Amino acid sequence: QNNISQVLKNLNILDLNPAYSTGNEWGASPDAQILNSDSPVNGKNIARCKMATTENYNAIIIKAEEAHSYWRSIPAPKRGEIIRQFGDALRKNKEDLGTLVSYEMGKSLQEGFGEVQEMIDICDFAVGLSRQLYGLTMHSERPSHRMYEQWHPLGIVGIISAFNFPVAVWSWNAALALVCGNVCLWKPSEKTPLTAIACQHIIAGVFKANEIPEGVCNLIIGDKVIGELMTNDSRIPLISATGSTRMGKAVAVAVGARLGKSLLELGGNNAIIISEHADLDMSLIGAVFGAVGTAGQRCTSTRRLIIHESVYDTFTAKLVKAYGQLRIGDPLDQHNHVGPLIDTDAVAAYLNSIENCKTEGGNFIVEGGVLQGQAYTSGCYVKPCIAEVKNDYKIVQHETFAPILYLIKYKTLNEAIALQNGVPQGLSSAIMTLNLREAEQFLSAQGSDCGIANVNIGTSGAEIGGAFGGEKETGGGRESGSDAWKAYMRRQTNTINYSNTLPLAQGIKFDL
Ligand code: UN1
Repeated sequence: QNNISQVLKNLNILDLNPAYSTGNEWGASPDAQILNSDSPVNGKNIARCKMATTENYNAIIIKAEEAHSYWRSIPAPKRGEIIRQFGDALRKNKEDLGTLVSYEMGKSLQEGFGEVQEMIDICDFAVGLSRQLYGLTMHSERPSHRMYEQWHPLGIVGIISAFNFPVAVWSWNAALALVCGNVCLWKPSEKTPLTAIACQHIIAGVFKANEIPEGVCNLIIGDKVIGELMTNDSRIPLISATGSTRMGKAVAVAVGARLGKSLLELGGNNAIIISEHADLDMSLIGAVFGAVGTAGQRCTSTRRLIIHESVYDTFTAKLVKAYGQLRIGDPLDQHNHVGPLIDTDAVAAYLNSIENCKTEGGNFIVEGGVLQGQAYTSGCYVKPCIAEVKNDYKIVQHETFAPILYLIKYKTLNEAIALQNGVPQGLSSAIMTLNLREAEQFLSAQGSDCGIANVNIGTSGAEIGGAFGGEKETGGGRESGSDAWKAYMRRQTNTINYSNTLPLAQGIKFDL
């Protein structure tokens, strides 16, 4: 607890924090509602925040619009230099911020540090990008004409993030959006406001040192009301939202109705195919980390194992043994593998899914349940469990954000691929095989229908260098690496005539 007080102090977290920030200025209304942040680790209140009002929101948008006129005129490599300094500031704060992520969200300390590392990595990536942001040049059909395209910033980018990666997903969006010349407005999850406030203090320190005006990077603490103001606001050309499919559909409808752009990262229902040609020991690590890491609360968590009948018994025996060795408890204690779920609502959803699975005929080979006792007073610690199921059970088609792993047996690879694809979601997928034909078929157009498809790696833990996201109900958005930056810019095609005449395209004659 002493350690946590020091961490909060180092990160400038107060007992009662303001509702919004435009950079170095923070504020709240006198009649602001209060949001509590309680730790799932021990149920204790960490700190409180004020919540923003509609008036606060409108004032931020006006600041942000002003700031955009300034920020878009700064050369991209200079914007990159600011992000380079932000990456350095994150390196200095990695230990504290990673610890707060672990304490406020409940993931293991290692994963908390890993999350901050993802932030540092995306900053490095964005710095490189800031000297690229390439457009193409193309040949004109007309003589003495030149055609090319360039990429311009959009304006205000709205970022709505989830509790499970409370800081990294914001940074993927913000680092790219900022080097692209946008300004940002971040609404973090109500379940993890403090890690967001900590990040805002870190980036604001960099802005202050560089005399960047207010309004470039904004934070707003609020609930659904603020989320709806953002999605309906045509002053925000792009909304990037991470969360449930239900939330994403509401965002898509609101943003679509005003013909805005949305970038959606929604639910997954990720499977690993364990082939008869798999290295079973390697598969075991991928499957167990994928299913129980972050207590099954990643959008890339492994929800289903599709196992070849010839290795089914051997592999399930290994799984059951591994689950028996899992240490569940305080995530800040590095001996533990699995921490708590985010809150007691999540525990209720976990229990409900187990019940539904049993009703549909699921056979639990590792039983679940809520842990009780001194070490588990928050009521958020649950046992990772495993059930043998059919892929078409309603509960198996649904993403439960908890450590429940479903096992399905298969005979042929075609059948396994059909099972893997036979869910509404399409985020991450994997095959464990040492057989080249199988691996290539899985990656081909006849193979996985997901945004991420891996061979001999589990479904979670993607690197930032690739584009991250998925198909179908996962929402279709791509964030982070590759050319995901294009989502944060508008493309402009330019044709320049340096001849003495004005020839029309398509050979049209128009003489005056
Ligand atoms: C998420 O769960 O919202 O690939 C993001 C992974 C992490 C990111 C997960 N790098 O598991």
